[in-house]
Amino acid sequence: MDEPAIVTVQQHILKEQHQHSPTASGSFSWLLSGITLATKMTEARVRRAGLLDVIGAVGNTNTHGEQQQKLDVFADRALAHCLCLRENVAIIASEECEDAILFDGRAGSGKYIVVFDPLDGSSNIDVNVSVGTIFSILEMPEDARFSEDPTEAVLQPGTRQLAAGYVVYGSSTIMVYTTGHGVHGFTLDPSIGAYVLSHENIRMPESGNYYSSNDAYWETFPEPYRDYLTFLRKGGMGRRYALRYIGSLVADFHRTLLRGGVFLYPPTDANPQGKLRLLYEANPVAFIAEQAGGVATDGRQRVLDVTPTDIHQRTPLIVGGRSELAEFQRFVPPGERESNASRELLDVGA
Ligand code: AHM
Ligand code: MG
Repeated sequence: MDEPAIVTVQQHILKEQHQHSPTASGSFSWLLSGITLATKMTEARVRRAGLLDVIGAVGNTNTHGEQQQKLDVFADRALAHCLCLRENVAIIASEECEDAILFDGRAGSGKYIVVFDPLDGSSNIDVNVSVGTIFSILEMPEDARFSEDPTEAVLQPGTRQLAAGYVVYGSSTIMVYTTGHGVHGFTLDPSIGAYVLSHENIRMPESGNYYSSNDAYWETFPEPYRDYLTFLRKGGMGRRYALRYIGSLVADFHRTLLRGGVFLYPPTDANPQGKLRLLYEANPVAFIAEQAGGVATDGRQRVLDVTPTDIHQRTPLIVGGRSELAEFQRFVPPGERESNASRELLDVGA
């Protein structure tokens, strides 16, 4: 019997480029292949986590004061290595490293900036819970070509992302990405070592059955957030919600993308600015959510409109289906300046 036809992530990106930018040189797909290679290296380690000496902490803390896990370090190095080999990448910035890195001699020639969370949810590794890699690709700004300081170049709002994606190392390994033309998912086929198209043109359901937030922090959420969650719990949306919270953003977001509902990481006493990082986590997730028909806000404005001032800036994140987010904005109204844009985004009484 003939093998069924498959579409790999590489073929898919080339086809997309051909469709949407026929003059493109193929350099973007070369860059993306660096990311897929690094994630395959990480996935091989994750899959053998109990067998290799890769579980546990390395004994250092990262730039956020969190314990670095051995796999955090491995995943970070794998991405840095694979992206350094892509000569079109000028700058990388990682959640694990204090400063952005400008690759030698690339300020004038490199076209792209890649920012990433190499291993999201890494506190879950030791107990076999899903973890992932999140990435976002930006264009190298013209004026940064003459600067030796890469930080400024990285501080771009999420609307400027050329592409974003993530990989979940879960019950299977799946890569989801967007270049602004819909959201597509590719499952890693271990028998051929390739990401194969499995979820074409993903749409986030308008509404779902799950809400997702760390309930242990309930007392420290701002009151309007608690009121909103109480409203969901009491069936205010006309259905009974169930709680799902994995504690790995990639996994919680992936479920929200496919099944709908809402994920919230509000401001808390411990993290008044929110815990998640704008550049490495919230922006890529927000870009994917919007491309799939969902909505992402920081409680005041559209996540993608925030201009970062620090590469490790944290943000609250509320992301999910249009119905849940429209209701959220009733409880937590956006800032005055933002309300028109939000209404437009949500299509509610604009
Ligand atoms: P990290 O593992 O990259 O440091 O990411 C932070 C993680 C997110 O994946 C997840 O959503 C969140 O922290 C969970 O935090 P908490 O344990 O406070 O609920
Ligand atoms: Mg993370």
